[in-house]
Amino acid sequence: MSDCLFCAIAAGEIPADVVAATDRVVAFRDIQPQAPVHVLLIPRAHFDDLPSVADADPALAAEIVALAAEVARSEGVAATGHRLVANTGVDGGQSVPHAHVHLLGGRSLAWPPG
Ligand code: DGP
Repeated sequence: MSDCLFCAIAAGEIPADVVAATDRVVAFRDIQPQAPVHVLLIPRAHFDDLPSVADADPALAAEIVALAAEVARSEGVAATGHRLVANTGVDGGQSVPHAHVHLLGGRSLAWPPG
């Protein structure tokens, strides 16, 4: 989609610190990290949010979670614990309208979130 920040990152048009990638999913470090490990996982194809991915292509949603598990291992937070978050829509606090999952770890994470 034109004018989509994460589409441009997925296409390599805007630089990002990519930590892992597959044919359909890219993982890169969040520019405003909220934890020692803060990685975003996005589909290369444009979807507005994660539920839209699950509706259209459940296997792709599973690929996003699978790559998150791989990154959790490579970042050293698989055993210590971590959190996957998919902010969705206005009340969910989604600021970038391209589906993404946050992988957060490396510190104790409070619950409930704000
Ligand atoms: P959300 O608020 O759930 O939509 O999360 C969007 C995240 O995207 C937010 O944590 C900051 C991150 N972000 C925004 N712009 C950029 C960027 O240009 N590069 C990177 N790496 N992350 C970005």
